[in-house]
Amino acid sequence: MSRIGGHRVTVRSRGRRAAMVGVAAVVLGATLAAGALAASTNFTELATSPEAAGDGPTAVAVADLDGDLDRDLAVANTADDNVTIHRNNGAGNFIEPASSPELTGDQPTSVAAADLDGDGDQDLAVANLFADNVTILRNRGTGNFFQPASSPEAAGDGPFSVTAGDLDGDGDRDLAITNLLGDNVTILRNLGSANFNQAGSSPETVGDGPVSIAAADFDGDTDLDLAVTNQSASTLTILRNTVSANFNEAATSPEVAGISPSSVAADDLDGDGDPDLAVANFSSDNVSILGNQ
Ligand SMILES: [Ca+2]
Ligand SMILES: [Ca+2]
Ligand SMILES: [Ca+2]
Ligand SMILES: [Ca+2]
Repeated sequence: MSRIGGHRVTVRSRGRRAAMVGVAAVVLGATLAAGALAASTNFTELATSPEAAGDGPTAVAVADLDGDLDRDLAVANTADDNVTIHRNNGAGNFIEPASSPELTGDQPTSVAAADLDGDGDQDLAVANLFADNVTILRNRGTGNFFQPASSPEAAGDGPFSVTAGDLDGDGDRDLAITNLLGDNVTILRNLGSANFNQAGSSPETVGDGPVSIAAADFDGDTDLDLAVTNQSASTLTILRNTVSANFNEAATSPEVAGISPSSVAADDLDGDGDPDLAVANFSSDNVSILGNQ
């Protein structure tokens, strides 16, 4: 057994570091948005909470999955090798559709929601830790999903976290995946219909034990760059986007945060217009705030 994402999960014998990794998620955008709108900072559990998930839920993505304008949930169940879909009834109570759970690969640890096939609805990309690949789930528009023929897409050794963004600037959403055991990041360029090719310089080398990744334009040249927490090295690697989703490590990288940084979120924290970083440090029990200079 191990603890990933704060839950005890069964980790089948393979990972050297995989069994030791702990993740404390930082969800910055959601926190800031809630703070701006809420009348108070008191929370009450809603009527149907907790919602059922599968065995060993480790990651959750929030997006309108059924197209009715409210925000639904996709939960990666690490020990069950699937994703639970929760449709929102509009009041924060959730219903699992008959097609849920959706199958993934071995040991899904991360899920990202984005319109990967360009048809207007939110699809899912799921990093499978022990399968060394990423499952692509295309949305039929109502929160039911299917895998395209090209899924799963190959990643590196021990894919642990996935994020979606237009990394090559051609208008569709690409994927960046941290490979926990490979100490690198796989860059998958979208061919436009949720089929992917690895970028020319992929995989990009990072530090020891990359577990979390955030995309933002850190250097102000309009393309998306990447920040990666290397939990075993206790560093952050900053990758600058050069052209067509090929990356170079920034001159000042790696950056140092606390001990065993496990999660990173990017947003403008000091109000000067550029994205800064908030980093959850698993072993030093604190959060580092790194201002973008
Ligand atoms: Ca919805
Ligand atoms: Ca879609
Ligand atoms: Ca793209
Ligand atoms: Ca940039």
